Amino acid sequence: MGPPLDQAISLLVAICHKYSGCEGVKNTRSKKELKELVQKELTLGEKMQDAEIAELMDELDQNKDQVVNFQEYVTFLGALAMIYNELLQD
Ligand SMILES: [Ca+2]
Repeated sequence: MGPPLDQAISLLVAICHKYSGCEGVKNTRSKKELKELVQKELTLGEKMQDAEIAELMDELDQNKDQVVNFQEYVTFLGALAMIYNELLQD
């Protein structure tokens, strides 16, 4: 336990690891794992269609190696933070 931001960042890292390593290379998430992460860990994800998740995966996979690595996951979190920031201002 620590200050809220410490806890939040630790949680973001822990959630990422929860969905990696089952398939493929350690510290990467396959399409299936990313789909699970989005659907189980985000309110937004429950409403997303398979095609939308596939599209998201393509966008996140910047180096096109078919897996989302930690750096790509962090980019995703940054984009999510910007979306939430806009939503919270409304
Ligand atoms: Ca990738």
